[in-house]
Amino acid sequence: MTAVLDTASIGKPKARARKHVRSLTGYWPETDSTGKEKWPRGDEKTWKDAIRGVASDTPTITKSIVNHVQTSLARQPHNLDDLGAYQASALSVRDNLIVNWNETQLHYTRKAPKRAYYLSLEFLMGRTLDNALLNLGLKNKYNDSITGLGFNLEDLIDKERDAALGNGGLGRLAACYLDSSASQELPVWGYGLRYKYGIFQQLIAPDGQQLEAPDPWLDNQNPWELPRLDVTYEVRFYGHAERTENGRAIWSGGQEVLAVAYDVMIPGYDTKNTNNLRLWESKPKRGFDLNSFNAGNYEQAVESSNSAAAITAVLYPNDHTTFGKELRLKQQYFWTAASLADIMRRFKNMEKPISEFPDYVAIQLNDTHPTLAIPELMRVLLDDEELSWAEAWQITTNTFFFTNHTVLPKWPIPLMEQLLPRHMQIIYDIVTVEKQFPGDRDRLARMSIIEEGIPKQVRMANLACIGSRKVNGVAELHSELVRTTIMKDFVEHYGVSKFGNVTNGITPRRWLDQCNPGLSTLITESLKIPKAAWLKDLYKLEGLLPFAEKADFQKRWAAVKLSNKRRLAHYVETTLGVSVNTAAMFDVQIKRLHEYKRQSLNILGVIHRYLLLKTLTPAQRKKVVPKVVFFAGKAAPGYFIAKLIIRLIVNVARVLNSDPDTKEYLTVFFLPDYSVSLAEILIPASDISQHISTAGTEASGTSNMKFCLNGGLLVGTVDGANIEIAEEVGESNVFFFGHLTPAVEDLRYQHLYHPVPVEQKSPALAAVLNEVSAGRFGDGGVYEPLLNTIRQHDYYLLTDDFDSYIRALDMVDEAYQDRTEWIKKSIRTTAKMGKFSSDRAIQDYAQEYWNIESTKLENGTA
Ligand code: NBG
Repeated sequence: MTAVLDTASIGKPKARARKHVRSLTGYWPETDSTGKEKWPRGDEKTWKDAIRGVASDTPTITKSIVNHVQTSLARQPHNLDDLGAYQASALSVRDNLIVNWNETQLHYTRKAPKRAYYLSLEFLMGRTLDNALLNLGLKNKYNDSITGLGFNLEDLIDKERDAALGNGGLGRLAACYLDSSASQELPVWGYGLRYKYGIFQQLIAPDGQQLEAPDPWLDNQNPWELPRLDVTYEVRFYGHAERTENGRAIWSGGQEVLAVAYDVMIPGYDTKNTNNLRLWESKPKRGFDLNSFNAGNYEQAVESSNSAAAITAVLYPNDHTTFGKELRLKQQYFWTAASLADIMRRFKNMEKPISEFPDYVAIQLNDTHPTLAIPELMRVLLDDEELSWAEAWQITTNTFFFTNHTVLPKWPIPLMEQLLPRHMQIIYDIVTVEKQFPGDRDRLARMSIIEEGIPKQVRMANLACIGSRKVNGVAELHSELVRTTIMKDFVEHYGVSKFGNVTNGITPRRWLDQCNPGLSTLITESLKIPKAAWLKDLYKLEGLLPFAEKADFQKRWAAVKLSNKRRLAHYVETTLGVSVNTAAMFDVQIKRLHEYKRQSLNILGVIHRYLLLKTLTPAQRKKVVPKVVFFAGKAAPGYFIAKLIIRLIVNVARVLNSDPDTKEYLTVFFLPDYSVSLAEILIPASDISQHISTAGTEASGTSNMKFCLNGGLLVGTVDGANIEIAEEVGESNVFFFGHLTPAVEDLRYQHLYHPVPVEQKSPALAAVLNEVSAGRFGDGGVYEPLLNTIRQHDYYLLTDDFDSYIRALDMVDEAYQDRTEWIKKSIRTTAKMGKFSSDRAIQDYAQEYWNIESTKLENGTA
């Protein structure tokens, strides 16, 4: 990437480098001498008669849809297809959201409460139309209108492309948290990037290989965003930072790009409250470099504008990305700088002293990606606000909160020094000024933000920890591991109270009411309370416990499951062209492809089952529980082993699904292009789902919660949130197996220094590996690198856990044969999932971390 020198700025350093192009957002009406708000212009009544509210009756809704068909789309009844009808309906719903959004934002501005900001590089939103209709309580009305216009609402919902601005759990968690914040009327905004291309589209080649194509989610326009071309900030990269006095500096030169805001409305459930997700798009500061253009160099002139646009062009896949990529670091700084400038402007509109910043602003750092916000706030406070180091540090360390979701990425220092010279100075100053850690050299080295070596690295997790008021993990076990391993030295220094736990949660609106309407209706009818009552207080599901014993309820429960299985079967038939046995047990594993998640263990277990089936007589086979195994998930494009696992699954599926001896009893499907919308079809249909990471590696997991909420049982390791799920639903309702976390390190050591051949450790697994090598599922040579990871160091402990895994699956079969008992387990599981609502998680953050309160709009619900 070439730095474009802004010649105009040379020799003319600006103290306030970033300025907001002034707009009229964030203001409220003037008041007269009695304190009453003045009507700004024109005749108040004329205005008020014309201002619309939320369209909530069928004729008004129909009018609004038809109006969008005619005007926004310039179409007519005779040339309107499903896509057009979806767009018109979406625009009509969006109008309603904007009405609520405007009121909410004005309300926040007036009330001036403390606000929280959720900085996340990923927001995996999925589709919006269905969710918005349910949250507004207008789904039935829209259904009537759309039916009246000759369309089918469910077909229109299917036309929407997912907003897939995330990789997996971390991004979906951010989306669930926005839903819960809005639903609880909490003043929370999200800040992220508006990637032109979200997570890649996954295609599967005939030989089973994953292929990647760009995700064209913006091709048909996105009705759910509001471009705010008037809300822009300048963001600088490169250049030089000249120290002045009192720890300050002037950063100038280099490249400047523009951040442009796009607002996404986040409607709360059963309330008018509508929050905001602000996504930044990068743009060149000028159309192009005029100097180069005048000098006849058109290509160079365009290059600088391309390089600016490239910043938000694409979402990075998160595994095996070579960290140290300049563009990724640019994304992180671009986003944190624009977000902080915006937050600062909003704070300044309140005209409070800067020392009160942390009384009005809490910023949650979602993993280490936004850590640069810490030195950036320091830079603004030191260089622009001219505070002392002590004042600036006091404000900063009371503003930020840091959630750890995984192990720690680092940035090579030479790149940081070039791209962000001023921030590197501040980081060194934090190291020297704030490093009061006593203790030996080793400990100091471990705690330092700078890791010595060639090249030196910035440890973002250490910086995030030192610069934040509190740090949390995402499940009990994970938070304990954070305290006792990665952050051990910091716990000793700061005291344990800085290190908390907030167990992840999911929104029951999307993950039950929306994706499983049959179950939602059954629950509401049985509990005899309004749907909103249990959807807003999920502990109320406990009221289902007595129903577990009632034969009639069990029947209805089973009927819902069957219809969800049929829906999934229909999806498979239409996408893959094969039929699915809905009488079989549905066993599902869906998540990012990764060695630690051990989809490999699952597929090897499937092969084992297949080999066993082959040895049985037809009469014996009839006694076996028929099973359909579903996989879905994307592998990072550069993650070779993960891609090989996909290839193996696809080829195992090919062989098994066409074997006349066994296909009645065992089939396998790899469903391509996993997404939020696909999860919404798979989860309600599962009888059992797999969460089988090596103990101590899955921070939490959130799909485990989604399956259990929908009455699917869980087979899993003693890892992440599985443990807390078992605590809630009772160990008799989950199928646990495998070694425990404390044993893992020692087992890995044994693998390296005292290896035992697989044949001895697990003859069953050895037999499976040999079949793969021998070419039973296509050229065995292809899979050698994958098999070697197991036969050799076996870092993820497949050889240690395989036998107990198979035993656990046998127990699943046994339990499934007693259908009544199984249904009871399923009901009890759903009933005990109250803890895992994201409403609870957001309450934890709001009270224990951010210290913010609900600010309810007068005249309550939509
Ligand atoms: C993921 C963990 C999951 C966890 C989610 C949400 C990343 C980097 N981490 O176990 O792997 O459930 O975060 O906390 O995606």
